[in-house]
Amino acid sequence: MQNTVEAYISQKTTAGDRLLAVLIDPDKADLNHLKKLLQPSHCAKIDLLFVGGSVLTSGNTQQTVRDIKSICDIPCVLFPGSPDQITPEADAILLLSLISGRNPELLIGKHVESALRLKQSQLEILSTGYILIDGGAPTTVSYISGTTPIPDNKPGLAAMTALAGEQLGKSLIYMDAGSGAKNPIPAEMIQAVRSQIDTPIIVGGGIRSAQGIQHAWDAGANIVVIGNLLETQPEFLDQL
Ligand code: 1GP
Repeated sequence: MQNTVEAYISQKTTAGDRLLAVLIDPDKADLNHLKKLLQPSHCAKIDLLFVGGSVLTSGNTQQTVRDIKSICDIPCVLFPGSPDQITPEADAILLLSLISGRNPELLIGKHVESALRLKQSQLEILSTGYILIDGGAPTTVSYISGTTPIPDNKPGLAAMTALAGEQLGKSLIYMDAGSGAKNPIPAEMIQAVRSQIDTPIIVGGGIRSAQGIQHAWDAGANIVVIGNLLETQPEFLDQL
């Protein structure tokens, strides 16, 4: 197992490049949608694909990864809401610890359950400190995880949480307002986290414009994630 996705992120961030990740929810990604979303002109703008969701109803992560792989060769990284979303056909997995929450299942319980399966899968593991930030309204992820997001006017709390994640050895910090969040994470909060850690920062949730992406990058995000918007408007990528 080679750490190719981690090396790719590290190389890009060290060079000062800003990355764009697209989140694909297997519940909403049939092959036709994926072909539209991942047409060559769009792929040229996407650095990483995240695949997963807080809860899946009809979607099948394995099939979604296969469909993606049949269309393009952008690194495919699992972003699993639960261990049943693990499939060895992806390139890597964000092994998330929900460090803004105090739910032991999402800090260690699920990791123990899936440890052997993960080892056998040979997936590249990206140890990720996952921080939920209040995005102005309850989100599926806060409800399903049973955790309270950090208030968006408490940048210091977010920074302390991210720093603790870095000290615990996380190789990525993901600040998320949750998919479809009403408000994206404020720039001041991203800046506060950036000022405390060197670890690459992923920012997502509620970003719906090119300007929103730019603001997050300018505030210190290394990777910005767009999901919801592209489910209905894949052509948004043409504007970037
Ligand atoms: C959610 O950060 C991602 O976990 C993306 O959010 O779907 O709101 O773009 P959106």
